[in-house]
Amino acid sequence: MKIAFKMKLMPGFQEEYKKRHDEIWPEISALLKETGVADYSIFLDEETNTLFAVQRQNGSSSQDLGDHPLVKKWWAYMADIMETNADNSPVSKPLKMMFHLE
Ligand code: RM4
Repeated sequence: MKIAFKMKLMPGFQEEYKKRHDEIWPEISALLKETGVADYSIFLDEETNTLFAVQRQNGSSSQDLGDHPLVKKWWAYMADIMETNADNSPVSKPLKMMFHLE
């Protein structure tokens, strides 16, 4: 199934966020793929600094991997430029699908 959620980028970090994801750790990409996450895109709404993420998954989403040491490390690395919870996980808000055209 396809899911979407939003996160929040700190103002002024657009380039840094893009750079870190252009250079995403191969182990993170591999882990996401092993988990069944695919076709994962993150878009930025420049007016509000809202990050809009959409992905296909079969069971667990990228945001369910917070117990994995690698994801903990990635989230700690990203925490200085994103709105985060106390455990460094990005504040992620699920979005409701309202339309889909196959
Ligand atoms: C994002 C955020 C998400 C993660 C992606 C790869 O910045 O940390 O949780 O799934 O990166």
